[in-house]
Amino acid sequence: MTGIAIEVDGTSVHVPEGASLLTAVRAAGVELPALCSDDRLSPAGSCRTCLVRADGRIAAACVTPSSPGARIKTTTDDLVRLRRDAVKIIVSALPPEALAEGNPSELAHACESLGIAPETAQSTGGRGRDDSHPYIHLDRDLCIACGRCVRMCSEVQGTFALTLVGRGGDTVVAPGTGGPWAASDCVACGGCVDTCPTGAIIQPGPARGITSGVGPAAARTRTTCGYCGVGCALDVVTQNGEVAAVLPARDGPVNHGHACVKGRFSHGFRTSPERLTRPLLRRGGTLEPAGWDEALAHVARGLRAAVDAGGPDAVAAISSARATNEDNYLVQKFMRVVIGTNNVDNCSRLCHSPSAAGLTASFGLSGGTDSFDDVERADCLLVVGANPVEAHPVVGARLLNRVLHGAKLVVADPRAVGLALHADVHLRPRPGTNVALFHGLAHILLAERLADEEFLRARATGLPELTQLLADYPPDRVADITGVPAPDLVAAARLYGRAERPAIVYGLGVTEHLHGTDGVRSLANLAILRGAVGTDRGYGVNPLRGQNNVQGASDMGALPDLLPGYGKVTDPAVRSRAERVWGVTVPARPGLRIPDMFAAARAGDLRALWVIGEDVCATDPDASHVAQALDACPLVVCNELFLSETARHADVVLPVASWLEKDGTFVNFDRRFQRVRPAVPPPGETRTDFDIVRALAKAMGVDLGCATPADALAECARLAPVFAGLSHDRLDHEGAVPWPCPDPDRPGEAKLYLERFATPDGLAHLAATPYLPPGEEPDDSYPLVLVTGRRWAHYNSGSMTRRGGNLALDPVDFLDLHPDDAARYEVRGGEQVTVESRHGRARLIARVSEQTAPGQVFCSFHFPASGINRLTSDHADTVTSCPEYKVTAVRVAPP
Ligand SMILES: Nc1nc2c(c(=O)[nH]1)N[C@H]1C(S)=C(S)[C@@H](COP(=O)(O)OP(=O)(O)OC[C@H]3O[C@@H](n4cnc5c(=O)[nH]c(N)nc54)[C@H](O)[C@@H]3O)O[C@H]1N2
Ligand SMILES: Nc1nc2c(c(=O)[nH]1)N[C@H]1C(S)=C(S)[C@@H](COP(=O)(O)OP(=O)(O)OC[C@H]3O[C@@H](n4cnc5c(=O)[nH]c(N)nc54)[C@H](O)[C@@H]3O)O[C@H]1N2
Ligand SMILES: [Mo]
Repeated sequence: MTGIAIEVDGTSVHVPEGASLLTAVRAAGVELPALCSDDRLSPAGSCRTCLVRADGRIAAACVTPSSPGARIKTTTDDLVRLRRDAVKIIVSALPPEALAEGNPSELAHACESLGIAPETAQSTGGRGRDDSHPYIHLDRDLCIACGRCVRMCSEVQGTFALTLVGRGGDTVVAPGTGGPWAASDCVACGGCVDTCPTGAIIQPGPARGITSGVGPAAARTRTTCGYCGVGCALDVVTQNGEVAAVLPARDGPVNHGHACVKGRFSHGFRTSPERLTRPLLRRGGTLEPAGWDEALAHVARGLRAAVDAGGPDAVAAISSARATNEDNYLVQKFMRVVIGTNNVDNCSRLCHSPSAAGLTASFGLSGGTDSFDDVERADCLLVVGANPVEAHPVVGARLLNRVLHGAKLVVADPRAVGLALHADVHLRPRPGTNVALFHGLAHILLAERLADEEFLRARATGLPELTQLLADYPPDRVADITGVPAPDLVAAARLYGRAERPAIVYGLGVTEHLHGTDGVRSLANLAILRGAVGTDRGYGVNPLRGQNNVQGASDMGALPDLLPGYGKVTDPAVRSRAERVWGVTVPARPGLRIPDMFAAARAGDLRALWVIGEDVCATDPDASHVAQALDACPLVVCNELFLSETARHADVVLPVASWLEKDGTFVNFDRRFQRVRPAVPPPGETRTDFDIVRALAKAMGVDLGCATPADALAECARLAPVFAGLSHDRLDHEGAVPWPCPDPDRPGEAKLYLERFATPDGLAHLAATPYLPPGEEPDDSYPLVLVTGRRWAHYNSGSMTRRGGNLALDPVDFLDLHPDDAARYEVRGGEQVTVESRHGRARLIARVSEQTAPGQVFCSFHFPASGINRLTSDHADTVTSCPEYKVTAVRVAPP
């Protein structure tokens, strides 16, 4: 037994060194009120309700450390009296609602167990409420100033939005900015709601009073969040077949009881009146409701006609990174088995396809190299072109926490993003100059002998070529290209170079460029030079994958050149393995990538396109040309929750179940398979993507097999060696399992390459790719560089987050511009501006801020009506066709 032994009321328990007496008491199964304590937070010791006797002396258990051999008493009469008095004093300052019948708060529970009568709460209150926020309401009269919410906001979420104001008995929680909650820095993670012991801070509506800790008995379904790639485990609480609350799971392997505004609160879309509940069929130019049989028969006929006219390659599908692995597995199987084409792709193309290509070339596998639990142990974090505070908030909070506890932080981002405010060094490269930036850092690592020579000798290749190239990237030249001052480069390289266990985390600021794959590879160079990948001397190179299941959609082979598990379609051995399982010949020619599908449609070669859960008309670049492609294609089928921009251009729209309504698995950003379970039934006549694919195959006379999602994953496991050890059954027992997972009896590999890299020669490959300029450069007509990206309150096309309370948190797409540019172009904050590029125009509301550098502007793309992707160009990564979303030359003009 490790830890220390303690006696609680005569029972011996073991607790870790440094644990509080409260931990020991709870380990002994003794219930003790502890109103200012939450085991996720630092102790306050202010409420005096957890009093115990330790070796004879009265002490507050939450702030007293356990000492070996201590004897704790909790039940003597005097202790019970003291505790009761402490709680009574607190309660007597509260109004009767505090103990009203049916109130499930921690305080009410404590009163019940201490025998404190409800009548004790007799105050008349009068401090008022703050109901300004859509998801979080405050009743000041119920606040006991325990400070749990304040500590949750600073210590777990890292937002520091709350504070205690007032004196003595009048102390109460308030937003730090003063003013209403809705206008504060709160990002609605819900942590304060979860920890509040009295019900002063609640989520309004049916969820009132339901928290992770206590609450009325209701059905709970454990599932995985369907928004971003973090993979938060959530408990969906349902009442009468409706979602009442979504709570972060304390034992969630990535989120540890935390969540963000999207996973926790943004489920109003489900019951939106705009939700599609019946199939729609275009008749005489308009989309009209139709029955499923009719709609599916129409699609089957259309697909057959397309194949008859142009062969199997006249049909293509865009599969959904929002959908499950099983959905994606079945979509690619449908295309390869029923149609006979490899024309299937997913939105990884728009996002991290350069990561897939770059990481595979450098290390061998298409995923991040380390688990996030390890990344969190790094003593130096290099966060590049990623804004996790907004785009992956739970990861952002964990990273920030690590930095507040002493890890060094280098942020490379042109904008002053949330983490940059806490960085030791903030590098602000000109958008599109990453490759030069990374070579500059590598140059310094070599020049200052900070490279791991033994690792380079034994486990890497390509050093001579890289060394030669790096001679051209001394700090001064790199400063000229990137705009980053040379001393900052040196400081950053030294922090990364001298750390004991550094980690790299990166995002779309690396990939969505003309040379995105080169960016990934030159970033990977840094980890290889340091020997910080595949060793215990660092935590590798880790992309913050975007969509909930973008890793999985690609893992399942929804890609034009790869089968499930990343075998190449051009490899006869790989094909024959699939052919054995599927019983048909698999086409050998790689299929079309998403942008090529549109080009083929415009050229008249693509005759049917099935778009599953991607709003290509809103989120693909150069959107005017996308719409033209859809209009030119004789059959466009769209699986959707809503009448998206894309659905409006479709001939058939099939209404689908959302992540809260279906069964399957997702793979998160650090390669963990996790279960997705239906918490509520799909509304109306909606069906799951899974059922739709099977039904369509049937309508075309083919039985796809895979009767259930579990069967589909089992079949995929037979076909792809890296997933051979995975099954729904195993995930139901183990929670999360990372791939590679070749064996059902062995754990998956969270950290990769400890023995060898998965490249053909077993070595890590350094890449000597020169810096090349971005596809778009500003000039006199288009003098500003537009960067596009994300805001915390909305998700991608916004189809789900614009339908519900988030709209009140962030009502439009804003254009951020620096005060100097605002003055130069006579733009005022809050007013409408027109943004024009060489490709199109958009209308936005200006926001003047120093978050963006002079000469650069930034906007999100969450409101299709503002037309952001009419601005972006068709320039794309030269290796993978990932769009150059991060660099567009624009000008601003009054509306
Ligand atoms: N709230 C919210 N969360 C989301 C999403 C959402 O829409 N909303 N979408 C999800 C998806 S699909 C994805 S892929 C992820 C994306 O998550 P991120 O990759 O974090 O998202 P972005 O905001 O697109 O881009 C990240 C940063 O790249 C920076 N950048 C731009 N150009 C350059 C450059 O040349 N060099 C460097 N070093 N940095 C640059 C931008 O300033 C921006 O801050 O988020 C996921 N999570
Ligand atoms: N300017 C600019 N544009 C960008 C980016 C950028 O940084 N800048 N980022 C790009 C990136 S990284 C990405 S990933 C894309 C994302 O672009 P999209 O994939 O188009 O965006 P989403 O809004 O996530 O989802 C697409 C649709 O899927 C539907 N949906 C949700 N769940 C399901 C489901 O289970 N089944 C089905 N069939 N449909 C479902 C939603 O209603 C939504 O309409 O945007 C890209 N576009
Ligand atoms: Mo993405």
